[in-house]
Amino acid sequence: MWDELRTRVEQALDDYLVTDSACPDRLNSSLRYSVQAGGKRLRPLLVLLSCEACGGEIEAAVPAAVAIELIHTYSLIHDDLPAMDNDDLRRGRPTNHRQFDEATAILAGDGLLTLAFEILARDVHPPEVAVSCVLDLSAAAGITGMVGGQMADLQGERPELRDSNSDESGQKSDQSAAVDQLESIHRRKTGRLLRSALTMGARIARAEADTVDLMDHFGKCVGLAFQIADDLLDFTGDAARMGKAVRKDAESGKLTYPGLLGVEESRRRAEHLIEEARCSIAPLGDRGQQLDALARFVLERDH
Ligand code: GRG
Repeated sequence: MWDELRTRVEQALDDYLVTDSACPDRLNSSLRYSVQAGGKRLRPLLVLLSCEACGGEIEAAVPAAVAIELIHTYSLIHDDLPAMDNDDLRRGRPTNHRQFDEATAILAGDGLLTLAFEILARDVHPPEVAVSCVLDLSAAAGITGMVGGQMADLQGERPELRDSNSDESGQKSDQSAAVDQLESIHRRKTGRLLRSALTMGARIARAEADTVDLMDHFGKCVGLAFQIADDLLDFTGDAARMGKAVRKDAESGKLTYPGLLGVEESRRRAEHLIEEARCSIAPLGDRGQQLDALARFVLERDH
């Protein structure tokens, strides 16, 4: 399913990563290496399907679909670095810093982050929609979104990084407080970017504010369900199929949904969130069908 849209995304990613003599070959190879490693392209698909569900033209949303995948890829490159998660394998291949070196991997991430906003500012039309997408994606990726969530996640794992004036990032003893803490991390670390995929699609379709809000709610539910499913895959999944190490979270004592709530309750929560997401787009009628199917895919995926 969605093969045609995925092919369109791959082609656009390829077109945007043109070789320019001003960009050193090593940097160009490094960023291409990670972008073209073949992820699921979930975020670009959400941008395109949201735009279509809100009555817009898919083609108008392609630059935003590319931009969000570049941000996602940068976050994975940086997340894999020795100073962060220190991973050797991503999408079934050596991580960027393993294939190249740490300095190149940092710069490849920086380059992708910057290029994403260049693409949005230049290629989303009209300019006021481009500005609204730049604001949307920068807030989602930034210090109160993905970057802030990553910091809070690291603070949960490493006591030496915790804020002196707050216990917010400490590991909470009580189960419901720990679930709240986990949710607060994931809402920012992975959820905000997924929400932005949905809301940028709606903005490009020039949707009314209440439709943008509806997409935002759909994104919130799908984003959290995606994270629970990711924790479940880390707990029960197959490393070869996933293309990365599994059970790392559980073994490092990191807070996870199955670790806190058990596998059954985690699965039940994810199913409930997907139901809520599907109900929230019911007002779109048939136009929401593809998004509805994508929400179900989040639960069914095995990698
Ligand atoms: C370094 C600023 C900074 C942020 C990193 C998103 C993130 C923050 C780290 C990724 C860590 C991780 C494995 C989170 C779990 C959820 C997630 C984002 C999984 C990977 O996304 P997929 O499954 O990957 O969409 P593919 O490879 O299919 O694109």
